[in-house]
Amino acid sequence: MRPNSLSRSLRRVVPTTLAALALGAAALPADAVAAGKTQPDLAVDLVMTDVVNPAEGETFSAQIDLRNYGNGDSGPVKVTVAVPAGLRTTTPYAGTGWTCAAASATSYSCAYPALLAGQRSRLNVPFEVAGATPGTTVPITATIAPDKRESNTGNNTGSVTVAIAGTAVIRGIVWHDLDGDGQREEGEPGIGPEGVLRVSLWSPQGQATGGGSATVEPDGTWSITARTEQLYQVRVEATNQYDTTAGNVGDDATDSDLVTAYQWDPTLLAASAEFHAQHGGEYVVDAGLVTRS
Ligand SMILES: [Ca+2]
Ligand SMILES: [Ca+2]
Ligand SMILES: [Ca+2]
Repeated sequence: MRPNSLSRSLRRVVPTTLAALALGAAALPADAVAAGKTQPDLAVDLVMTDVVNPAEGETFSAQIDLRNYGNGDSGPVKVTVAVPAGLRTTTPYAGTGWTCAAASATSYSCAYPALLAGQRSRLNVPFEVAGATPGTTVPITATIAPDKRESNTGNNTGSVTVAIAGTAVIRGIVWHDLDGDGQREEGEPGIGPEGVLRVSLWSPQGQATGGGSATVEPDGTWSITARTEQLYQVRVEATNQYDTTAGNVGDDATDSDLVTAYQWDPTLLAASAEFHAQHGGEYVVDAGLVTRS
């Protein structure tokens, strides 16, 4: 991996209703109920998004898990979800039992009838990326407005930051390391499409959207403009007359950045280390191949 000036290196409650009391009594020791110590404790348990790196104009969803950690019925649950600059509200679909409305351009107001002691529920709210700067992160924050006095109010807010995708150039050369020293020297030729079948980007993150593939040029060079704010691994497929040379040996500007070979027949499949591609970056991943013995 050879970073240039633009690149980033690879190396690196009291219940108020009889109903609530009755519900609490089922789950509690008799003394606790006798003392009337049932309180809800609503919490924002988890906030995540269904896409890790949404891009301008795309719609994605935030999944907000809420749970009542207390020993009493919560009463009506109200949750405000703040929409930051760069995102905008769109038609909400919420989730089972939930009702949500875009209270303004900058927040959703959501409601759920009640969570019993120990009960959880997931709320889904959609966002559209509108005017966010590629490569930046934007926060999504969910805040509970409790209906009843809670035993703990410190857990009523939760948030997640979402990275906005941009583009980066990922490129390299596949060459024949004739002397097998792991370095590309004068006189060692590039390997074109006769030997290199495909160069592709593989993402280890299931919730990331991006990738791409390239056919190498006759001189062994290739380039892919790819979506960013996600992890990639460069995968090279070549004919089985080749094997990989040793990776990361000597000068990074002229070494091979393939670190794993995981198939030799019917074709050679090899891969670079994983790296995080960021907006505006340029990542050079070279591949040295030797004649298979
Ligand atoms: Ca709470
Ligand atoms: Ca060499
Ligand atoms: Ca290297």
